[in-house]
Amino acid sequence: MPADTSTFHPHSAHWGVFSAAWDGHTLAVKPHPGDPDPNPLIDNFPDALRHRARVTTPMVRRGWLERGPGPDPMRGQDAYVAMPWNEVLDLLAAELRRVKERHGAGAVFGGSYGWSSAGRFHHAQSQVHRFLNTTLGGYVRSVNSYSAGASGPMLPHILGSMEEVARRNVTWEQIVAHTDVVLAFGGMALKNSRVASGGISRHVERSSMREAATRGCRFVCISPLRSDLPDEAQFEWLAARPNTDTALMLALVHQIVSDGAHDREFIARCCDGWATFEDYLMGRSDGVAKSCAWAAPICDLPAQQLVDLARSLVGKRTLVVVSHSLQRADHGEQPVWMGAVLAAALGQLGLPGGGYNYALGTLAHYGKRNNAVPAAALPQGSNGVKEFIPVARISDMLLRPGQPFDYNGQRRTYPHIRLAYWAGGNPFHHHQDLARLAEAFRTLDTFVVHEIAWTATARHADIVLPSTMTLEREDIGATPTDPMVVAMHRIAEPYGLARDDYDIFCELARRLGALEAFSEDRTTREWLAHLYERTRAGLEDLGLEAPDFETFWQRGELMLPQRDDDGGMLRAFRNDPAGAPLPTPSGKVQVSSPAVAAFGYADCPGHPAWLAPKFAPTAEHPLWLVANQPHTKLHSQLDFGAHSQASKRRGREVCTLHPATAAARGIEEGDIVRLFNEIGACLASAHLSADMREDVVQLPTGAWYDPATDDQGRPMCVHGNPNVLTRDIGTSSLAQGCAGQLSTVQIERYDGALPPIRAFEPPATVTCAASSRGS
Ligand SMILES: Nc1nc2c(c(=O)[nH]1)N[C@H]1C(S)=C(S)[C@@H](COP(=O)(O)OP(=O)(O)OC[C@H]3O[C@@H](n4cnc5c(=O)[nH]c(N)nc54)[C@H](O)[C@@H]3O)O[C@H]1N2
Ligand SMILES: Nc1nc2c(c(=O)[nH]1)N[C@H]1C(S)=C(S)[C@@H](COP(=O)(O)OP(=O)(O)OC[C@H]3O[C@@H](n4cnc5c(=O)[nH]c(N)nc54)[C@H](O)[C@@H]3O)O[C@H]1N2
Ligand SMILES: [Mo]
Repeated sequence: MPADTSTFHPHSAHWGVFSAAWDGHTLAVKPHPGDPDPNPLIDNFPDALRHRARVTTPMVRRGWLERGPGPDPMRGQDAYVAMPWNEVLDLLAAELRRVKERHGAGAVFGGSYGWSSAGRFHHAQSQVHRFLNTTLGGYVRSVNSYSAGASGPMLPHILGSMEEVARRNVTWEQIVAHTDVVLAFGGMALKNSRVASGGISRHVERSSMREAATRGCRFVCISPLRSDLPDEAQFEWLAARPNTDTALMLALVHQIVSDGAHDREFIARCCDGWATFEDYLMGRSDGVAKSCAWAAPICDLPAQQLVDLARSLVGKRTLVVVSHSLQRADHGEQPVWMGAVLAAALGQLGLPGGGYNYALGTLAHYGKRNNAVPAAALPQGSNGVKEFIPVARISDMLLRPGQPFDYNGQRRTYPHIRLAYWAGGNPFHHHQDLARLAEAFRTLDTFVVHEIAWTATARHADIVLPSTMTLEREDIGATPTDPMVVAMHRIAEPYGLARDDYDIFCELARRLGALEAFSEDRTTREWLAHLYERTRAGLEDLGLEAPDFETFWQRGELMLPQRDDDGGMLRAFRNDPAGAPLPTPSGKVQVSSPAVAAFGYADCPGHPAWLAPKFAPTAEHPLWLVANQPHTKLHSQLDFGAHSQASKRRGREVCTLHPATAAARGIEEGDIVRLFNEIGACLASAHLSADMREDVVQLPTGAWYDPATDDQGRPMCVHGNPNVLTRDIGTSSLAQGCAGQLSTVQIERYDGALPPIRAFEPPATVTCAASSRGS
């Protein structure tokens, strides 16, 4: 504990650097004084620390205890038995040993996807991976992310790694100074760019957009929701139909090429495969010219508006931005590719403030300079198991062991998983078709979850271990795109019997005879000092002041020098295509790709193409569901906190729809509504807004799954989790990314009795310690 509990101590979260004071009853938080635009998400902390939703003691599911490991339809509906730490750790160590001996480490899924907390040592996903590597010899892993499931594998085929294209490219400073036009596909919503994995000390996006717009930079927001750009950008809004951005971009390029205004010199010098693409664009290969007249009815925009937009870009310093959301949808690879081709056709790639910056504005990592010295990160050890899945194929893997799947030119097989180990993520937040996900988890022998609170994921687990939340332990907050390293002081004692994930893993590793390999004989403090050393040494190498760990810890923060990457890989390539080739097969921009063509995927051909979405509105489900990121929290984290709760109405998440859409269904502001489609249903409170398309209803992610069954027997969430309505399909055979951003639904007023919200009530517990545990 800090010596003086009435004073503020530094801490950090993915949504900002702050300080906090705890007197044993009340937690006070205040943003870092240097942050010009603090994120109000820190207000979720005060109520959360001692909330009844916290897990306070180790718990074992009754059915697992009574019948032993094995598939069980009771997962998700069972009661729990509290168990002392020593007993539960003995049980779990024995079960890990059993699975390893009988089935091998390849039967353990440690994908454990999730954001957990900002501290780099206690980063739960890193901890669980290190634990499984050092104690079991490995685990089946997952590749890519829910954020960038399609662009992660796709961008290396086109330009280079996502890191290079998103993080070391155009900065906000360049936009303020140079950009004439920002074409923001999916917008650049401030709610999103106010978050960065590992923390953020200064939120500069709002002021950057204001300064650029004041200088005369024109922002164009292509999005179903007007709110995807802030007023400070003084923007034009093109409310294109969802999942049609590729058609829109094709039409812009078609117009530019038809006008002879494409940058032939740049294309010849820096691009590969233009001719194949141009044959498709002009309709020479398929008989369909991708003109503005062609795209207009697809995108639901006037053809003339597209023509005018295309012509207005020529000769301007134009920046094409494609948000993560566009590729979290069916055929999500295509807008990622086509955005690069649009910027190439304009000859803008690699210019200051111009070209293509995938994902700029979706997170605070992008548009920033990078640190000149490395930040702390926990080494994860080496994984002896080679099997993996694209991260969003979790249900498919569990439900179809031994079945083949396609991924990025490979034909692979789903492994047979017996035990899944999760720490720091919430699949009942992040995955699609939650009823199917629940089925998938029921196939396991054993499901282990470390959680700070009783999420739906914890409620589906067999063994639930209470972990401390970030405020209850020491850590280092850092990320390569923010200059501030934060000494995250412990603010409060652990709640109940909660332990740090690290301490839990040490105890298990000891039981498995691998404590030294896992812990390297270090206490948490020693690990922090050890991880900090890289940063200190980096400073020393640059001849800068390099405070030792104790000094850093006392000061509470440290500012790192940053590099000016000056446009990064794309600038270097533009300036010298032969000397600084791109890491693509041709060393150039792959406008079309023989490598991708050779995969032979109909759903991801060898050049960017318009492919109609597999699911589009029908008479039965006539509306697009936009299931985007929430304003009032990060994902599902601290949904029980005051800031998140204040945005709910009658305890439900709020969905937004157009007044005309509402009127046609007799829905008024504040009504409880039921959204449904063929896979599920959920309740929400209706908010009406004219600043959106009429064929769209927006329901953010993040409300904790609170399952019930509707009057037609379908799975329903009474709280408003949109993932009961999203389809569990991969973006394409190439990336197999998450496609959860969009779905199709119908919506109606809900006049039935309102079911209570139970998501934040701990599950039933029984005291019987079952002596009859199955063998
Ligand atoms: N429909 C739809 N679905 C989506 C998206 C979408 O746009 N639409 N977006 C997707 C995206 S981009 C993402 S990144 C994912 C996010 O999905 P997740 O990253 O899984 O979501 P979080 O809510 O951040 O989950 C983190 C969990 O870790 C727990 N936790 C916090 N600190 C600790 C700790 O110290 N130890 C342990 N053991 N646990 C801790 C939290 O309580 C929380 O339950 O969701 C995806 N899902
Ligand atoms: N407050 C807050 N900020 C966050 C997060 C959070 O949970 N809360 N999550 C963080 C994470 S992990 C990530 S990966 C990023 C995610 O960044 P994004 O995925 O870009 O964020 P979203 O809010 O899901 O989507 C942005 C907007 O895209 C629009 N959109 C949806 N479909 C289409 C389409 O087909 N075409 C076009 N043109 N627009 C479309 C929607 O109107 C939506 O508001 O956000 C990060 N920032
Ligand atoms: Mo994400």
